[in-house]
Amino acid sequence: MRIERTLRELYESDPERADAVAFGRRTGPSRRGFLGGIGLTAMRAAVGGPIVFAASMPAGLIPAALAQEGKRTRRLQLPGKDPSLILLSERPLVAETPEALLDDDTTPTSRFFIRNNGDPPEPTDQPDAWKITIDGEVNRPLELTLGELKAKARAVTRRLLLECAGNGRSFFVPRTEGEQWANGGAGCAEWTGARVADVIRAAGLKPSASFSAHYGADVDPSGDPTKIVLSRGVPIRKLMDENNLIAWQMNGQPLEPMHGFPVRLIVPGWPGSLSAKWLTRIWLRDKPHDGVGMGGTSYRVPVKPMLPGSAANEQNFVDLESMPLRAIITHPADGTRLSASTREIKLRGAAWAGDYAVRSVDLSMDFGASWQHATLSPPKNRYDWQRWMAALKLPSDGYFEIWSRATDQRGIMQPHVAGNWNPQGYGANPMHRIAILVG
Ligand SMILES: Nc1nc2c(c(=O)[nH]1)N[C@H]1C(S)=C(S)[C@@H](COP(=O)(O)O)O[C@H]1N2
Ligand SMILES: [Mo]
Repeated sequence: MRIERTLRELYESDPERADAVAFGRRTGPSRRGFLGGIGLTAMRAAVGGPIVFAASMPAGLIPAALAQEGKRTRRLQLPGKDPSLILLSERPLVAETPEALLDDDTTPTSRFFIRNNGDPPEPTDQPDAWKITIDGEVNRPLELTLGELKAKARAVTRRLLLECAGNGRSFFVPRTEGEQWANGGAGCAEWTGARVADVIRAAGLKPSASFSAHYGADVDPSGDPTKIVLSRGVPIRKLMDENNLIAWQMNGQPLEPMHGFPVRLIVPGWPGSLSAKWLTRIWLRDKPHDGVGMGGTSYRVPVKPMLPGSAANEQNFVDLESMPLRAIITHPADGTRLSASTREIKLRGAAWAGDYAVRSVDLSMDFGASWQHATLSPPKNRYDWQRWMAALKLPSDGYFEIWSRATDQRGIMQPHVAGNWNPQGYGANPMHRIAILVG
């Protein structure tokens, strides 16, 4: 116990020294030739067994078995929610889905992550009377009730991935502000609703409309009703994408209170913060939106790389649009122990790439020295995730790390570590790693 904590802490603060302790050497590009010292014994003890591919382990790498943050032990206790969801914040309520709970093709509502920035409104007992305003740069401003929308609009159902812009944030070094998500600030549910574009067309888009502004009915934890919790928007080309929905059902049921009951936006592929819950208004503007969560370094990433940990120059930031690509291993769970002599491991997972398609998912069990293609399923519809499967042959008992890495249709791959550090920690998408012990 003690040694795990010490090594993990050491890897977080000083990976080179942690290496030296674990592998019995000072620093250098490779561990080859340094194995077998007293340090390797410590490392073996810490990860639970011999590291089968230790020779190809990169210097300074925190072993996956030690990488899990000690603080991620609080669980969400909420009726209707899986008790294994990780509680990241109580108020506002934020809960992450452990990767292994994203093993269903369609994420059940009980396992879907929650990201609130304020306090949700009291659930209404008259959902069909809920009002949604479409105004601003339109020919005929609309005030629709949800009942009217359901009656008038052509409802569609799509499986769409929703992902928090901060997903992966905990992988940044140094640590950034914000909720410390691993890879589970994402979920893929079936959403039913009206196409945003159909509703906007009914209001008549003026040529002057260039940007949207989204509003919800949640309230600031201070209780001040004039304080807006979050109000973000997108350029019109994205707003009018046929995959955006004004949704009133999730997985065939009315929305749950925490997911925006009675109605929300779903803007897939871009930061989840655009998908306003408890939707009250879409305002069409003739210039970029300046609401809460726009500008500065909020939901924005540097176009010129910055020195990690340094002060930001906001001039160098642009809105994060398409989310980065990611492949996760959903089975087996990180830390799984298999019986001695197990020689094959079956893996499953999911991959997605914001506005893009995933071309391939590859797996490595030797710290990236060699890779094997997974079998990748096509998406059900655009902005669905893609499920993958693979089987790896294990050469012996011992400690393994399995890494998954996606490549998108443009040939872009996930990096080994979180890149393009930024003060609020957006866009971290290093490869997913799980620790497996055989025997
Ligand atoms: N009104 C409102 N909508 C919101 C939020 C919020 O705080 N208030 N959070 C946003 C963020 S940051 C994310 S990632 C998604 C999360 O949706 P979920 O809680 O249904 O998973 O909702 C978005 N919609
Ligand atoms: Mo988010």
